[in-house]
Amino acid sequence: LGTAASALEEPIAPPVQVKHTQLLIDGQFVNAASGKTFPTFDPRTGDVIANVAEGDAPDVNRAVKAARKAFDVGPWPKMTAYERSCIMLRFADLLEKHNDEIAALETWDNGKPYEQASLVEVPMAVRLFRYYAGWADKIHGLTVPADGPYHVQTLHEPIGVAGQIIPWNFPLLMFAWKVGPALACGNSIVLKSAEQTPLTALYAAKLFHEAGLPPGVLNIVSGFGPTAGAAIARHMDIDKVAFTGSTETGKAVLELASKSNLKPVTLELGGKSPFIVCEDADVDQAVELAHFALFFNQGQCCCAGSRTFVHESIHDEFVEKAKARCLSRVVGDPFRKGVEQGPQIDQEQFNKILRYIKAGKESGAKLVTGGDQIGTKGFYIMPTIFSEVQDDMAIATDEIFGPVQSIIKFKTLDEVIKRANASRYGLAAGVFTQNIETANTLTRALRVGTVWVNCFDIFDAGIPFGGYKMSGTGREKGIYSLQNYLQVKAVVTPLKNPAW
Ligand code: TXE
Repeated sequence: LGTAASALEEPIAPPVQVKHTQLLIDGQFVNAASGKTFPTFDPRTGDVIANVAEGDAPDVNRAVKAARKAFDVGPWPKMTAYERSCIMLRFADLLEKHNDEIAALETWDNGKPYEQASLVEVPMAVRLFRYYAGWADKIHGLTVPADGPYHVQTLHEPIGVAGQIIPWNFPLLMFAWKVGPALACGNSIVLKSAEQTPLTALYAAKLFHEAGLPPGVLNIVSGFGPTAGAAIARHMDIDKVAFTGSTETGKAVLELASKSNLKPVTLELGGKSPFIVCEDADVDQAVELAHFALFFNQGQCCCAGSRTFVHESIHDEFVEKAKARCLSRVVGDPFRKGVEQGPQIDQEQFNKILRYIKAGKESGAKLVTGGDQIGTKGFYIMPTIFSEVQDDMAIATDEIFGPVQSIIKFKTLDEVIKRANASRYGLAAGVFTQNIETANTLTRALRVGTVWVNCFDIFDAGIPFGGYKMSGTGREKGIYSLQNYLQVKAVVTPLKNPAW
C-alpha cells in the first residue's frame, strides 16, 4: 500500500495509509467468503490504492445473520436510548479527532479537494451524528383518544435490520445520512459502500466499534452492485432498504424489494435541477452562486444546478461573467492548497461526461469555454459551459454528473416555471431574485424536494432532503429521516372504568 502524500509537491494533508480493506462483519474484519478482492483507484492517476475484499451474496448473508442477532437477541434495541445516544456521541468525538486523516483518505479514494473534505464534509458528518444522537432518546409515540372505552397508544419501534446502499460522490456523508438515523432509532445495519470508494466507510465503522458499538450492529460489506447490492435488496431477512444512486439502479432495487419480502424502500436518485436567475438578480452574485451550484464536487452532485435558466435581459452579461469565473477555476491535484476541482471519480464517469460534451457540440449548443479533458493522466475535465441550450437537448435533459454548465435563456416567470418543471426529475432548485413575490411564486410552483433561495447546497443536519418524481421517494436528514427507520405499533387496552 502506498501513502497518499507521497505523490504531492505541496501536501496539505497528513500522510495517510490504508488500514482496513476487509469486510466488517459482526465486529470483526474478515475476508470475503470467496477470497476475492477488487482494486480501488486513485482518480488523480488511475493507480491502484489498495485491494479490498469483494463481498457477495454469502457475505451479505453472514452480515444479515449478525445484524439479526444484534437486533433480535440484542443488545442494541434493548439498550436504553440514552446509552445508544452516548455511543453515537463518542463516535462523533472520534471522527472529529481523526478529521484530517479520514479527509485525506476520502480525497485519495474520491479525488475531491482535500480542503472540501477536511473543512466541510467530515465536520458535517460529525455534526450529523451529534444531531441524531440527540434524537435517540426523544423518539416516542402518542396517546390517541378513541371512540370507546379504550386506552390507545402508539409505540414507535425500530424497523429491524436496515440494508443501506450508498454511492461514491460523498462516501462519508452518505454513510452518515444513512447510519445516523438508523442507529438513533435502534436498528442494526448491513451497509454496502460504492465499489469506487470503499475506504472511509470501513475506517468510520471501525471507529464506531472503538466508541462501544456492540458487534453486529453495523456491518460493512464492500463490493459491487449487481452482486452484493442486489443481495441486500432481495434479502428476505432485511426489513428495509435505503438507496442513493442512479434512477435506473433505484428502479432495480425497488423491484428486487417488491419481488422478495416487500421491504419498504427509500430512494434518493438523480436530478437535473434548475437554477433560475431572474431579471432583478445581482449578476455578479448570481454568476458565483450558479457556478458553485454546478461545479461543486466536480459536478458530481445529485442536486447540481445543472440547468442554469437566465433571464434574457441579463443573459449576455451573465454568460461572459460565467465564462470568466470558469477560466479562473483552479483545477488540479486535490491535495494541493486552493484547488477547487479535482479529477472525476473514474474512467466510466469521465467517458460519460466527454460523451455529453460531444453531444452538446453536435446538437448546436454554443461551447463558451472548456469542452475537453485535461492532460492524459487521471480523470480531469475542463470546466465547461454551453449557452444557447434548448430544452430538448441531451445536455438539458440528462444528468451529466460532471463540470458542464448548460445556460438556457428565458423570458417570463410563467414560462420558466413550466420549463423548469418539464423534467422527469424533481430533486432541487435554486432561485436567484431580490423580489419576495417572485421568490414566493417560484418556491411554491416548483415541483422539487428542496428550493434554495439566493443560496445553494445548504445541507444542515436538520433540513430534509429528497426528491419529487423520478428523483426518489422519502426524505433523509432531519426529523423526516426517522420515519424511514421506525414502525408504528398501535396498542389498544380496554378501560375497566371508562368514567375515569
Ligand atoms: O450509479 P449506481 P453509478 C448517477 C449519476 C451517475 C450515474 C451512474 O448520473 O453518472 O448515476 O453512477 C450500487 N442492486 N448517480 O453507476 O449504479 C452500486 O454498487 C443494488 C447519482 O455509480 O446507481 C453503488 O453502491 N445496488 C447519485 C450504488 O448502487 C446496486 C450518486 C450507486 O451506483 C446495483 C451516484 C444493483 N443492481 C450516481 N447496481 C446520487 N443520487 O447522488 C449498482 N448498485
